[in-house]
Amino acid sequence: EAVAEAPEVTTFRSKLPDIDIPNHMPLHEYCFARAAELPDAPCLIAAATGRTHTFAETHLLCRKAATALHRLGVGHGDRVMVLLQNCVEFVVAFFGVSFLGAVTTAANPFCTPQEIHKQFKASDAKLILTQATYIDKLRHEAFPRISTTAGNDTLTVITIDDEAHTPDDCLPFWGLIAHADEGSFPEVAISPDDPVALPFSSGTTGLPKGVVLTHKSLVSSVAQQVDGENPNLYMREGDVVLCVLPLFHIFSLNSVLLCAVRAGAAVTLMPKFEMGAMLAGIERWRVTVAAVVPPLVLALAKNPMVEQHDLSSIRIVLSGAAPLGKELEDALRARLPQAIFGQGYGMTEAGPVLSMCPAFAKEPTTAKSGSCGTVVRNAELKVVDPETGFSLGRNLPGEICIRGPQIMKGYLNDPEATAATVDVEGWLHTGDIGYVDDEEEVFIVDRVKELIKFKGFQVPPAELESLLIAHPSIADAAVVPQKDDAAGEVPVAFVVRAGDSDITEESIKEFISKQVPANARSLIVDELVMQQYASRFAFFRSCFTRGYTRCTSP
Ligand code: 4UV
Repeated sequence: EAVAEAPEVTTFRSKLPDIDIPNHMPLHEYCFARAAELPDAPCLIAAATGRTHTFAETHLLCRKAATALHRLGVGHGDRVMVLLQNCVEFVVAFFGVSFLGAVTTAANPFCTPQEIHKQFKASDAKLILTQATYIDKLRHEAFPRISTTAGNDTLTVITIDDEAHTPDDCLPFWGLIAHADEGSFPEVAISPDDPVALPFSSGTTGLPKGVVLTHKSLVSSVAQQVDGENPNLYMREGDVVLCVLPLFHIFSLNSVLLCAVRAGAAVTLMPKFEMGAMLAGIERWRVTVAAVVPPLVLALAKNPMVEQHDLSSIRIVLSGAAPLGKELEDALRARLPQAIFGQGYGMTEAGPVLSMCPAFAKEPTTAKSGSCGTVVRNAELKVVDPETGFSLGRNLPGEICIRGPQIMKGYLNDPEATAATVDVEGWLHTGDIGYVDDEEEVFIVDRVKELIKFKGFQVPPAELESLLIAHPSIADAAVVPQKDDAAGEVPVAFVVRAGDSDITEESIKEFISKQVPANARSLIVDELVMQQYASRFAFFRSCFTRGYTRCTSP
């Protein structure tokens, strides 16, 4: 009897040789391994105030934070929520939590109270570190009562403001640090498989889920970028890395913060993207490495303010988190001719980096325009036919899969979603369609998952759909991406009116805008479709994922 032969699997590897990755170490120990060598080198620069912390000071602050958090009862395995824009306190808390073997779950402070609460609840966070400006969000009825005395039905909140501006029911971060010595937390045994970061991502389908990233995942991912004799993303002592992308997103946390600290480079922390402040900061701090997203590439390439600033210190511009048009890439190259421009391709669940521009290496090789670089070392990448699952050879587009020590351990408390994303052989299925060319370069051409990238931020369609169908006048809804010059993609909703409702596009938009972060999402209710098309939402979706911006009646 004929037995079907298992088809051969084509795997793609880095052109760079594998390296030894010390992923038995806890993340903080790995990142600060060079702190003793570089005690006086700048580590964190608060761009707004100019306040600089050396490696020695930063390391000390992190250990004091560990002591302070330990006193508040944070221990091995506990989750701490950080609700902050980029700032020194974010970094100090992140590493302090790591020292304790605890886990940071960072959230976008511009999210609504309901969204923040969902993440708080799902992660079962023990306390929240935030700022007085966001405290009203935590006073929402969904949260337990805030109190400085810990209890089962109260919430402990630490705020980073000075003591005069600390709300009465909150604890002052700097006050806690001042009263903490650096050695008074227990030496905890941290296993490489212990979680250290818990970002939330909707992955390929559904609502946001906690992505369990362990010490081993993040050490591996950082090493794949900046370690070895010929690092793929060459950062070194003396480099100044721009940290304007939010640290609550994995791109900035990993490829900016963790990579820079590991490499002995300084991180310039900017609380948010504001063109004038960013350009002034780049000039003042002589930024050498800039991590950006496509809307920022657009600003750098086209905004006339750029002409008024000296950006000649920049030697690397790394774009990621969303597709970048070739025209924009060329425009940026023309504007910053001295800099090497390239892309990294990441996904929260992938630890996050799958591929990185080889022109960023210490011994660089060229990359083509539009490419997302080559697969990181110590990992395998394959491209599979989304229909059959069979692996495809070079130059053939299919779903990109990645395997290696850097990928997530799984989704928090969701074995089903985990199994749907990481298969039994350890391959993580990205939901991205791409191919690998003759020079090993990865090109992303499409996306088969339910995900909208608005300025690089995730907008899960399922989340907007559930908000829409909660409206009594809406019977059903489908949300799909539409290409947009400024934001990359914007969500478009197709809505079925309930019964004889005559709800309008305007009132739907207003209803939604109250429930989503104003700065991060926009919604176009493109047209209201009739009840009889409800069964055809899959069709609308497929139209959009194939790049049509308007579909005719099915
Ligand atoms: O889960 P997520 O929000 O994660 C990210 C992470 C991005 C990066 C990029 C470079 C880095 O060095 C790094 O550390 C992290 O965006 O969204 C994942 C999805 O975003 C799309 C793709 O659909 C992913 O599955 N995406 C990310 N990077 C690119 C991209 C890219 N360069 N080109 C096209 N799409």
